[in-house]
Amino acid sequence: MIEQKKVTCPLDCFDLCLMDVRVVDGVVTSISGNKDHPLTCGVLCKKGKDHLKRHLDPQRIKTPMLRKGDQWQELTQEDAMGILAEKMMGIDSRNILYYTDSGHNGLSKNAAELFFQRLGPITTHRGSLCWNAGNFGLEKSIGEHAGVRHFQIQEADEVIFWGRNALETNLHLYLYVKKMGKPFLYIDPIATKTAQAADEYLQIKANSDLELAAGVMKLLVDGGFLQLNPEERKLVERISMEDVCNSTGLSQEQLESLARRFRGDRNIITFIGYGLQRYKNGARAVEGIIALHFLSGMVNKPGCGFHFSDKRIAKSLAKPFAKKEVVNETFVKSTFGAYVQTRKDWSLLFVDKSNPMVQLPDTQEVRKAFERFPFKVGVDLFMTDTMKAMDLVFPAPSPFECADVVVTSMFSPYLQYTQACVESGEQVLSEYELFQRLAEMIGMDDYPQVDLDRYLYLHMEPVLKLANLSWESFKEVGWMDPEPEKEKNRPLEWKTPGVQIFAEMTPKKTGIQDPYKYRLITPHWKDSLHSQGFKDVHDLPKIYMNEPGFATGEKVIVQSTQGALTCVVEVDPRLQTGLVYIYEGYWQHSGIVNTLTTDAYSDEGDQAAYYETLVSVVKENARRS
Ligand SMILES: Nc1nc2c(c(=O)[nH]1)N[C@H]1C(S)=C(S)[C@@H](COP(=O)(O)OP(=O)(O)OC[C@H]3O[C@@H](n4cnc5c(=O)[nH]c(N)nc54)[C@H](O)[C@@H]3O)O[C@H]1N2
Ligand SMILES: Nc1nc2c(c(=O)[nH]1)N[C@H]1C(S)=C(S)[C@@H](COP(=O)(O)OP(=O)(O)OC[C@H]3O[C@@H](n4cnc5c(=O)[nH]c(N)nc54)[C@H](O)[C@@H]3O)O[C@H]1N2
Ligand code: SF4
Ligand SMILES: [Mo]
Repeated sequence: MIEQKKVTCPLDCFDLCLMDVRVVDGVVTSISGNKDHPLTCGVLCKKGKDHLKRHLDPQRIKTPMLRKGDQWQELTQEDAMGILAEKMMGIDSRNILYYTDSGHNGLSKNAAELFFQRLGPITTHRGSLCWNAGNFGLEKSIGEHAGVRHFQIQEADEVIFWGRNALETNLHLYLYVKKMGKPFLYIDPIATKTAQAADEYLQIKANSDLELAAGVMKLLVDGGFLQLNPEERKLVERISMEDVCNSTGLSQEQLESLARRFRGDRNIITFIGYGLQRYKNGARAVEGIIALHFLSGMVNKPGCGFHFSDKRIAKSLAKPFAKKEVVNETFVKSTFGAYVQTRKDWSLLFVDKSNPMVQLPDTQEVRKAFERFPFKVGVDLFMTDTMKAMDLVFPAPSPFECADVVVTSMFSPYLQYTQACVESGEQVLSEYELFQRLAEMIGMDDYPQVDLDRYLYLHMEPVLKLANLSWESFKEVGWMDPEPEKEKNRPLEWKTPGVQIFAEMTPKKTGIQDPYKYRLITPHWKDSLHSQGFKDVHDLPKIYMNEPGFATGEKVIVQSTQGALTCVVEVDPRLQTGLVYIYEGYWQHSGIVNTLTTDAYSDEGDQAAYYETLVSVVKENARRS
């Protein structure tokens, strides 16, 4: 029997691609992009195409497994759940730490959250490894998480990708800009593929975006394009263009070129990236860019505006089973390693949808922290470095094995569906079922015991009603645009009017001190969603640099105050000196890059400030001799 199904790519990506899945006699045989989707238009990136390989991968975890010394014992679901239930009975729930992230963007994957809301209070993280500084800046600026929608690009004259590496991380935004025939300018310290495709590229120094926005604003004031009150003028007069050029590394001409875009005679839309907020002052960088748009009137007009994130779609869903929040014990996510070691009372670590051993900063502390837990439980498709450190591991279903509603607040404004295509293995339970059974086992009587289809429907009910669409037709088509027209064009309100944010520029340290004289940026690799695409990569991590005396292929030791990592040099001739980069996501079998990164976090928003990391680089043979 041949069946044609629709599945949404569940990865933590901006785009939410809709895939066509061919199923022959209960086996997925091929996948391709769904051509009718208005944004993703039939194009899947390498990561999306890899879903089939991962689904069929013989290394997938197929049964629950219990650690026995250095061996793993296969268990039935029943036995594994029994062990977990026993571990959770009769303990203080605050001694359970729940760690999670966005390994799958489906609503059904919130099962653990529903469960711990009812079991709690527990201990869990606050803030984010991802976007929280920017979200803080956004919320402070406009009181909500909202931005322009992609279709407004049609009316723009030009697009700015301000640290948004669209070609490599947000492919369908890039393709949309190209399809609309709009030129774009790109701002990034690294000459990424987006930089190489850009009409104009500003190679800014790391962590100087607030200064850049300030400089542009000053040029607008000086040129008479922006009227300020006398007090504000005074503040702007104090900004020195020489300082701005020094801290951004850009010339006066380059600054003028950017300023020309904000004079008001062109429509500009700016997409702000997440790399530029992985610093202590990440929130203020985003706030400064937003301020520049409001001051210059580059908002609330067709073809004008900015985008960082947008939670309006997610918020339009019902929350039928949310309990009144219990007050959990929390810690800043990036400080997991240090925080865990301050307590001795731990009973249980529960990890799902994430790979903290690889993705959290300061790996050595994370490893030590793991050892503090007498029992550790994880759910994943593969034996990641995190799962290898667990005592009990449950298999997760692949994206083709479980129905879901998928939503993101990163970019795509659509609500999407995933049809279950094939059965999962006999001993593989979806998280949805796993937690229902577990709740039953421990006698948690307020846990939602409704079937999955009903659970998903109840979330969608208000938006379906509003759009006058039936649940069945949504499931059939696979996507819907839930946003009413008036919401799409609702003007954003500036809550912090004025130029005050530019008074908050922190003076930069002059000259990084020896021996850690290079700033390390660890961006996201085109072909992997974080660590997921690195499973079968066994090479040493590549360190990209452009420093005299270092040649491609040389082995080096990269060292920070956190730890050391052996890497191989790849000369990037377009890189500025003083800056090096290594893609995040390499597994232990290659070398985890977060061995080097600091667990510092942003002053506002509790965002991991990975890019505050400084390193030294020494040739391996130089160190030996
Ligand atoms: N292929 C791929 N796509 C992904 C992901 C992935 O892992 N792989 N991850 C997804 C997720 S979870 C996220 S959060 C997004 C991230 O999406 P992006 O924000 O596009 O990606 P990043 O790699 O985090 O950072 C983007 C760029 O910021 C630059 N940058 C660093 N410091 C500065 C600075 O001070 N100023 C400026 N202007 N730029 C700076 C980096 O050099 C980098 O090229 O991507 C999503 N998409
Ligand atoms: N150095 C450095 N580190 C970074 C970043 C950086 O820029 N630099 N970026 C940070 C950012 S932006 C983010 S968002 C985080 C991401 O951090 P993580 O979300 O921890 O990263 P992933 O490697 O994507 O891990 C997701 C895991 O979920 C699993 N998974 C997939 N589907 C399912 C499912 O259905 N159920 C379950 N239970 N598991 C599933 C995958 O197999 C994978 O192991 O990393 C952060 N780490
Ligand atoms: S990772 Fe992003 S671009 Fe790639 S297939 Fe999935 S949603 Fe599409
Ligand atoms: Mo992220």
